[in-house]
Amino acid sequence: MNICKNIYYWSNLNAQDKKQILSRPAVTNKKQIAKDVENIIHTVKKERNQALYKYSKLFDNFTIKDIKKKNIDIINSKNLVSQEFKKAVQIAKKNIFKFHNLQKLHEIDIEIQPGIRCQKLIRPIESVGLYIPGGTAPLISTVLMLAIPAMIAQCKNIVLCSPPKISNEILYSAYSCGIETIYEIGGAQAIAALAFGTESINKVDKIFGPGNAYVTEAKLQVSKIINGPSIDMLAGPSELLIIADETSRADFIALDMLSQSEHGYDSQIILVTSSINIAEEVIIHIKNFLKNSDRIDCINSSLNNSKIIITNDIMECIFISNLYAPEHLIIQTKNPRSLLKNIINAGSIFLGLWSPESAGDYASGTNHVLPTYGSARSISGLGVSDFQKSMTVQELTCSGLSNIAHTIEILAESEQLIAHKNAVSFRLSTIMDNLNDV
Ligand code: HSO
Ligand code: ZN
Repeated sequence: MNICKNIYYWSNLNAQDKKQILSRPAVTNKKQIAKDVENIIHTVKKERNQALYKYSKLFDNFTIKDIKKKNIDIINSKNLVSQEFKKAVQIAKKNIFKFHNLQKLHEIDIEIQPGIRCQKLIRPIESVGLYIPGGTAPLISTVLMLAIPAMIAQCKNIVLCSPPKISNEILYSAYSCGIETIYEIGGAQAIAALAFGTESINKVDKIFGPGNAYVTEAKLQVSKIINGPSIDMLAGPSELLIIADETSRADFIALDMLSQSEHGYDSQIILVTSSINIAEEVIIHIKNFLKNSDRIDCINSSLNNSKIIITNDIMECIFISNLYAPEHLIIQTKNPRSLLKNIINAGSIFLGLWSPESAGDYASGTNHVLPTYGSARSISGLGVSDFQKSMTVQELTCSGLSNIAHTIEILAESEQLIAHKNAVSFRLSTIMDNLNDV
């Protein structure tokens, strides 16, 4: 565990060092991944189900019998998970539903000026595909985070893809959110199948959910296809920035750092604190807790990517945090809520001693699909609006058009688009003719 080496005093660093310290671990092998994914997408488009059978055997060592999970297996999952698990899902679901149900986009209907009515109509995205990663930590909670907003938005076709073998916990979580279509297929091939459709899979309008580098690259590539699906966001390695002062609990911080670092080999944590004492205590606690940790290699690798930055004061911590734009931001200071007004860039914020990241990961009610890689500077975490879209409407009366006609004509003329101008002028002249006829 090399985090002790990665301690920096912000004011001692030059501009170059500061940039370097706040940089994310680079994706290795990017070119090769892009090439492999391109090939997979091309093959799935051409060979459809056959390609899915082939890749499932090749990558997951799994012989697919049915790409689509049988309804009976989905329903039966409720008998194959523990009572305790079911209860936990129900409680988490209730909180996530409650918070997300308030997020629906609202329609607008306004008379902009007499005779000109403008509307914004909201519609659900019709078909959405939810990708749930498998691997050593099958993200059961991600089923809830994707399915609940999709249900609230009232998307008509909601399908879920996850690599084999899909656990009963994932099946039950999907079932309890009302998802009836589950495909047992993962990786870039699943994304390609959702994008183009196969004999067994209907293509979707938008693809959601996190995944490994191949899944992420596949989402990127299919989102560039003309008339192809759109995507929620590109998920990079998970990241956490913690702001702490001398009132923080170093043991709590150490545990939050460990929970973040077990996500993947490339997870990143940055502790920014005005207190060198807290920094030193955190390191001692991490060393102690590490003795009883699972996933030790993963944690060690993530801790190696991680940094501790010592600042002169809390405002400097906030400055650094805004610069880094973390996916998760924990603020454990004397009066954390008072700092909210200064936070500009973060995916989700956890305030105070009693708000570990795990709460938001599973059950507080907020969504855990969040912007990584600094994209929190311009995009938000997942919400109901990501499953909705809007259409605008305008309706002008005869006098409404007359009132705005001159403005349109002048602007059209200034763009030298005379046919645009004529579409208005001609109508105006018919109005005049009618008036003269009276
Ligand atoms: N921290 C992850 C979500 C998660 N954690 C799921 C545990 N399970 C990204 O926000
Ligand atoms: Zn997590």
